[in-house]
Amino acid sequence: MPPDTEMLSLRECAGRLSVHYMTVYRYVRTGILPAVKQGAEWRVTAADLESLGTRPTAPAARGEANWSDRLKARMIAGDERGSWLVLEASMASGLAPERVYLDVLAPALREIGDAWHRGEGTIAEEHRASAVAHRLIGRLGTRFAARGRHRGRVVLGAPPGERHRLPISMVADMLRAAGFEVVDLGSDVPIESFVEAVRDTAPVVVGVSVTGTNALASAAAVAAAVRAESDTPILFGGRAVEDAGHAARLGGTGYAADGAAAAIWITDLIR
Ligand code: B12
Repeated sequence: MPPDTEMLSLRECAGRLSVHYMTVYRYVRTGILPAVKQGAEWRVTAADLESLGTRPTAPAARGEANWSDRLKARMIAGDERGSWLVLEASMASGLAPERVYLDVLAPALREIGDAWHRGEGTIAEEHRASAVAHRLIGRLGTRFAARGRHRGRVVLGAPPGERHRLPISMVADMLRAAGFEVVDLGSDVPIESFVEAVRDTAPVVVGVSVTGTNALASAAAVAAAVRAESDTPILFGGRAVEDAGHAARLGGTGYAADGAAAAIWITDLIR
């Protein structure tokens, strides 16, 4: 059988990805990783496993639009309790916490921002929804903690001038779930603080999050300063970074489309 049509069991996939069996099982059940059932066992092609780290994580479990629309309405209303109930219901229906971030909370936030951009929402609504999002992440974040020894440290932050913090919190949680220790520097981080964190904590990777195009130049300056200090690989991500080529032009080592893809990229790197 040619190598890319080779059929793998979920345990074999977990071994190749260096993640827990249940993580692969969740990837399959939530549609991130295509799989077919042979008898009682799920099987994945080597090609599908291979492409897992390079494409944005897959669409949507059923009902995604529905959860995200319901959440958006509660967030715009500033209804934290109602927003949390929507998230709880989505998890009760089988969505894993990382899918809640990727398929429910992130799309709701993006839609709220895009509505504001089209002149259909107010700045106050966007700010109120962002405040609710912070609280939701605070509650949901506890479900991402991995047990046991960590697999390496990741310094994560946004460059000077970049005030979008929510994406960093979500990526941090997804990396924690994958077993990494995250040094979360937050948003609008001075360049020297990135350098200091690299010097003091010896991370396996530095992650730089860029949401607004206005912060691309300072992101490149962060990469240059980190490179001058150490050989630590630099992973770029965020809405303003287009792809791996763009990340390379900014001085990065790599690019990942979201937190789940970032965990896979780092896992491959340290293997
Ligand atoms: C919430 C929000 C805010 C909040 C931020 C709150 C906070 N503390 O984070 C507030 C209200 C403060 C805000 C301010 C502004 N915002 Co704003 N904001 C948004 C909004 C609605 C949602 C962003 C978000 O959290 N998305 C959810 C996250 C999870 O999705 P994501 O960013 O795509 O992240 C995923 C991936 O990109 C990736 N990823 C992200 N980071 C990283 C890092 C690494 C290492 C990796 C591997 C991957 C990765 O993983 C994430 C999922 O796993 C967007 C709308 C939108 N369409 O995105 C506008 C948006 C980003 N904002 C925008 C603008 C213009 C602004 C302001 C300039 C507005 C103003 N005039 O003041 C300021 C800028 C502040 C600054 N200097 O940075 C524009 C940016 C346009 C552009 N081309 O630059 C957007 C797109 C709105 C729009 N449609 O115009 N904003």
